[in-house]
Amino acid sequence: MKLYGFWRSLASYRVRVALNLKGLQAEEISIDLLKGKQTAPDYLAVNPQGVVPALVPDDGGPPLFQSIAILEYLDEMRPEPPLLPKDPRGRARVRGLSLIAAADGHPLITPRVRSYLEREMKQDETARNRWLAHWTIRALEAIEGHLARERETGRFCHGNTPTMADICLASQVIGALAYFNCDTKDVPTAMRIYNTCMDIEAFAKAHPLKQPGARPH
Ligand SMILES: N[C@@H](CCC(=O)N[C@@H](CS)C(=O)NCC(=O)O)C(=O)O
Repeated sequence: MKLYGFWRSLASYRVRVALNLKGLQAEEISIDLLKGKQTAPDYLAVNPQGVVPALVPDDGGPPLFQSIAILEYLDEMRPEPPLLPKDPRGRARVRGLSLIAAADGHPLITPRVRSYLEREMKQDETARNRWLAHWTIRALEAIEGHLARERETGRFCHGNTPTMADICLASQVIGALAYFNCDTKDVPTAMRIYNTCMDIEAFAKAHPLKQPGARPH
């Protein structure tokens, strides 16, 4: 398989962790988002949305897109270890937690939104940084609201084994800690689970700052 990704990308991180958990290999092809390579014609031929990740399985078909859809594909093709619980209610909860990060929080901090804020809305760096930190922590607080009070929460977001929700939570916390300097004191359950995830090699070795070409800032 081939994974089109970028070291800094939180959505690529999600796919990297899932591949690691499943024991699957993919050759990662870097699309440099800092140089705008996601909108180059050769990449738009891979993913017309101009975003990473895109996963090209070995089946000769077109690339798969959207990290959550890719995670579910990997889970269906390689069911062990499962990324979703067996019961419909549990699956709904894990998908819901995942989507708070991947569908509500993360889109607001992507390069295309940041550059629109800068170029079209004329927001300076301080204002843009406030925006990034604000929406990142708001998503984590929303997840915390569930994790802290629901009895399904265990060592991980849902029970005692990692699921898709933990992958999405970890991506959101990485944004908070590594990129946007968020104060995470009000999301203790999320942080406890994040730290548990990071003790697992599949999560730790996928970290953006451990990828080739990563530049801490
Ligand atoms: N919802 C998509 C998000 C994809 C996305 O926005 N990826 C970012 C990197 S994490 C990207 O490629 N952004 C390019 C841009 O905003 O120009 C997913 O989960 O796959």
